[in-house]
Parts: sequence; C-alpha cells; structure tokens
Amino acid sequence: MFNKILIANRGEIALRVIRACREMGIKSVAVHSTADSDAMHVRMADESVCIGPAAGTASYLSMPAIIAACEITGAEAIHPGYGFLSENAKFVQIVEDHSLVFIGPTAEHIRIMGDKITAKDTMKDLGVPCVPGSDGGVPDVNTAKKIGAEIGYPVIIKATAGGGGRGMKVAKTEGEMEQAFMTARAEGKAAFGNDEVYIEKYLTTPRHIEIQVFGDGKGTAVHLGERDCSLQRRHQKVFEEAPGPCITPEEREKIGKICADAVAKINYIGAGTIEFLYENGEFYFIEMNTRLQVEHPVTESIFGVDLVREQIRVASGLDMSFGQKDLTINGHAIEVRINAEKLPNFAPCPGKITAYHAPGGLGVRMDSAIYDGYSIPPYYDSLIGKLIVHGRDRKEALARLYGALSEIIIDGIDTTIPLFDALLREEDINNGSYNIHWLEQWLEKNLAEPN
Ligand code: MV4
Repeated sequence: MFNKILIANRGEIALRVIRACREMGIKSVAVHSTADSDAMHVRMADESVCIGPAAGTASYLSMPAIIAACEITGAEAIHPGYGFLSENAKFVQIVEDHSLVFIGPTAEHIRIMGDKITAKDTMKDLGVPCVPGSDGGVPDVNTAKKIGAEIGYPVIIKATAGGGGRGMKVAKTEGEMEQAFMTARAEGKAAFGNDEVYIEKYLTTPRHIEIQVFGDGKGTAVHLGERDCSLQRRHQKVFEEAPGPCITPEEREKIGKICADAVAKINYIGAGTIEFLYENGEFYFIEMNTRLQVEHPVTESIFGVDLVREQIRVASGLDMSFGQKDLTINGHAIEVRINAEKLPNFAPCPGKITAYHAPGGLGVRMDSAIYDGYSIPPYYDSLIGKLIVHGRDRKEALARLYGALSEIIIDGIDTTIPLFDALLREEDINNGSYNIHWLEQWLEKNLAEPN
C-alpha cells in the first residue's frame, strides 16, 4: 500500500480523498493555487504545496508542477479527483514515466473512451447496446443524408471528441441535415481540434441512466447499479439519485452484468461510469466516463462501500474488497448539487461566506470544503457542496432531503438551495417521473426572468 498520496484537485473532492487516505493510514499531500492558500483541502491534508497562480491552467492543470510536487514531498501516487487532469491520457503517461502511480484507469482506456466513436465501437463489440446510427465516422453531408434516410429522422450529429453536450446538433428532417452536420463539425474542430463526427437516432424523451462499474485491472469487475441523472441544466447535473426510480431489479441485473462483463473483458481498473439513454424500457449506450464522478456518493450510500478506498486499493495492486455477490442495495439515496450561483439565471456568485451551518442527522451527508468566513474564489467551478441523503426508501430519502435543506445555512452568497426547496414541492419530483428535458422545461415555466 502507498505511504503517501498527492491529491491533484481542490474543493470537496480533495477532502473526500484526504478522508479516505486518513482512514487507510496513508499520508496526504494537497496542492493548491495562490488563490487557494486558505482553502480547506490545504488545511486538512498532512502537507501542502503551492503549484502556481490562480488560473486552473497554471496550477491544477499544470503537469510539471504536479509531478514536481510529488518529487518534493515523496508522494508515490496521484489521485486526480474529477475534472482537471482526471481524464487526461497524456498526464497518465507522464505520471507513469516518472515511476509514479495514477489512481485511475490506464492511459489507453482513457484514450479509447475519450474518443466517442472508438468508445462506441468498443462497447458495441463488447455486447453493450448502443443507439442505432452510423458505423463510425461520417465523412460528408451526402453520407450523412444517406444514413439519415436509413435510420429515420430526427437524428443527432455528434463530434467524436465532444461530450458534455458540446459539438452536438439535432436534425429533425433531411432539410436540416446540412446545417446541423456542418455546425457539429465546426464546433468539434473549434472546441477540440477534431472535426470528426458521427450520427445517431435522436431519442426524444429519454432518461439519463448511468451504471457504476469497478474493475481490478486483472479481469474482474463488478457493477454497482445505476444512478438516474436526468435532472440537468445545460448539461450540468443538478439532482441525482440511486436506484433509478424507473429501473426494475431485473433490468438492473441485466444491464449491470453486461457492463461489468464488458469492463472485465478489457481489464479495466478502478471506477468507471457507463452512460445510457433509457427510453421505452431499453438502454442505449452513449459515453463512458473513466473517472470517479461527482455523484458517486449516492452509489456509496445505497451499497455501503467506499469507492475512493477501492480506487486506492486496486491502484496499489490489491484486490477489490468486495465481489458482485457482496453488493446489495440498501434503500435509496439522493444528491443535490449546491452551487454558488444566483437564480434564476444561475450566474456564478463567488464571495465570502458569512455563516455556515451544515445539516446533520441519520442518513445525511454533506460533502463540502466551505467554512465560516471562507471566500469562494471566482476562478473555478461553482460547485461548493453536495448534500446527500439516504433513507430506507425513496420517500424517506425525500423527507430527509426536505429536513436537511431547511436546516442548512449558507449566508453571504447566493446558492442553488432555493431551487431544491421548490423542486421538492413538485409532484413529478416526488413521483420520480421526469426525463432529460423536465428540468429545463420547469425552469422555463417557473424561474424564467419576467420581461
Ligand atoms: C443524445 C440525446 C438524444 N439522442 N443522443 C447530451 C450530452 C451527451 N452526454 C449526450 N447527450 C444527448 N445525447 C441521442 N442519440 C440527448 C442528449 C441530451 C442529454 C442527455 C443526457 C442528459 C441531458 C441531456 C440534455 C440534452 C440532450
């Protein structure tokens, strides 16, 4: 097992990793920008190193600075958290070239899944059900129209280097194909330096269901069920839950086994998420994320496992501490993302926290790196906390969420907390009947700025 781990991240996820290290008797090293000298992750780690100026590109994304921080402190492994360098294949290669361990998948697996066409090809070969569409890349508009005629409209054109909603265009008819095709291609080129695109049948009202998988890198893998992350705004998740309110145990077992077998076959190591669109009782693969996700705590809550601990175990060469038969679901969990944003437009709202009270009690987990008197810097993501509630069933989880939201105090800045107070009054939320468009439609009706 490692003696010392460097955490190449900040905020709540850095604390999350530091806590796992402490439980395992591993020393932790925080890295930080000059804007984060007073950040909680710096205080909580055993040691810290300043790695550069405020901008993420100059600090948390600076590969030489992070490698140097390992050299200085003697850290043997790097946990990347999510975002920043967590899915950067080049970084993984550099880490290994310095005889350090990247706590995450191999560079090769990150590369495969980072290219959406290759990812889909790979998953299809592994027996994972995919959205019907083009067989690989589509070279020109005429080919695109041929495929459109075959699979039927509407279709969606996606940049192979895209993800998270960028470089995607819908064509409702053949008449819209040329414009959509050229735009998706141009966006892929501009945003990712890659103009390759592919085409899929456009699913109109699916849910976003993602399967948590975990591999030991030696041909053994498990699944930890699904999360329903359909409630999103501009491709940012807002509210996540597990299990999915619409997924039956039979569906879970079937798609879970397909996913676990697929990642076992490629010797996948560590945590991964296989994303699906779910419509009319069918799963359609869209993307795989090769990292620990923001919403991993809902899965941890219902399975009673520590995913970060497992990541560290397998990265050090140990086996996972559980097998598929040890994994049973206990109750229901919900996470809401608390962002420093001002409603109704979700404008970033950094500033000083003048009072903070975290909610507590049975089944309430607050993952956050804020504290009384802390100033949220304007340079990074607006996520400042995750409130995760767990109950014996969905109804109890919702009741705990209601209670925790009424208890929490974050003064001095605007947050997305009022959004959740309002959502909890909605019948569709209470019933679990929503799809990927529900939240944007609700916001339009209920929160739109009056003109
Ligand atoms: C789709 C789709 C409908 N049909 N693919 C959006 C981000 C990226 N992860 C994939 N996305 C979508 N792919 C097909 N074939 C609709 C979306 C989509 C979406 C997916 C998940 C959650 C929220 C979404 C919001 C808009 C569009």
